[in-house]
Amino acid sequence: MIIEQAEVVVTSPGRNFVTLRLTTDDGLVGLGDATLNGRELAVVSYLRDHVVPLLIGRDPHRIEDTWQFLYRSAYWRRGPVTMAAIAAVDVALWDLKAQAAGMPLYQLLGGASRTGLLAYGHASGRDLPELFDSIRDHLEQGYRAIRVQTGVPGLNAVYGVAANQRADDTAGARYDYEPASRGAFPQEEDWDTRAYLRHLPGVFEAVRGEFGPELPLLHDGHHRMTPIQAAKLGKALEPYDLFWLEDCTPAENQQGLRLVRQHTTTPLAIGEIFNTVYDYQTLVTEQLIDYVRSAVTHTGGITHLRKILDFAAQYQIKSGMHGPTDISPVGMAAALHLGLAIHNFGIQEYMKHGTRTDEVFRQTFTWTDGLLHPGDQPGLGVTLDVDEAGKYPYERAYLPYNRLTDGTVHDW
Ligand code: CS2
Ligand code: MG
Repeated sequence: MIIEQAEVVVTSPGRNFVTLRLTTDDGLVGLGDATLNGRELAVVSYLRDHVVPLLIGRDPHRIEDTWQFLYRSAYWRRGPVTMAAIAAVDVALWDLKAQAAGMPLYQLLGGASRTGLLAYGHASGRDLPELFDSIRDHLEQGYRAIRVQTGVPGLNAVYGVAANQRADDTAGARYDYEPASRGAFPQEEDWDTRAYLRHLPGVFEAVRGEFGPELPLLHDGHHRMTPIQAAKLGKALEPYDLFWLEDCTPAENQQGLRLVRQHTTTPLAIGEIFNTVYDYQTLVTEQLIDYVRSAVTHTGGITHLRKILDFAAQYQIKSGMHGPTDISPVGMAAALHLGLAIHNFGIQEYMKHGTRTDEVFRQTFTWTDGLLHPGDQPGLGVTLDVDEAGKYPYERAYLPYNRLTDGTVHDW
């Protein structure tokens, strides 16, 4: 079997997606997600102009060799664009190999280690009544774990707080929360960490009061605090027994987490903007995090993320794979197959895609009683309807950015 065709399909059924589509000489089609929110076309060019010419004629079964070839022969290693491009190739090859073997990918990865994957959904509200409604809505949708994001008095727009509460892209509304906005320039949002630190503990006190002590609750600090502010928040949230506090401080400064760990036992999750195992070395070996947040799509694919999770397993650190709407159904399927097979699975993020997206990407995963399962079709279990995809051309979109009250640019 050889790779005969390699195409990069760009579509925008509500939001932009980039998919690598490999076709072999015996007609198998393998898919890989290469979507990098707000910088999609950079990965498209990396694939089309540099990687695709190297794939034609290759043996798709040689996944590790192809991974090493793409990583080392590029000379310029790591980084979000390179690792998203390599991830797309890697996942498409795993899809092909599992199809050729006639089994669902998780079987090829060692079989199921559980019956299904606990997943969390995004509840949010500008105020408590709206937040409570959103939590109830997610519980009705079957979620057994809930991420809580809230508005902050005095701030206009805050990360994670949906403008509308229902997933509906047919009417042009963009999911329950899609951070990237179409247009020529990123939207500016305002931020004030002290106001947020004053407000958040009270919100979790109210949520626990309303929904009780058992419901797993998660929160995303979205990279906005200094290490000492993150330590302070982690400590203030301890009475509310969070499942995790995510991205509490920008983790390029890995040792900054030492200060956070020193002051709080709130579990910490980090890694959605990481791209290789090297981003985790201090965090894992010094036990500074409890969950690896990397997505297959942004971390060099199944081949590399599995190595990161095997490394983390030695330290009892679990997976918490990134799964917002900018991870395509192909990237999501890859996460579910890997998540079902690994031992140190923790939880899976699950934001539902919209109707148009589900028409472009036909999926076979199941969502039952709060658990996800990738399904038992050979391969990933996702097919891409190229004609349907063709109906939605790329539309430039940017993630927002933050300015503090004095005008300083801040982490969004
Ligand atoms: C977030 C994402 O889901 C999350 O945990 O951090 O929504 C993130 O903002 C987007 O993926 C950015 O593209
Ligand atoms: Mg996050």
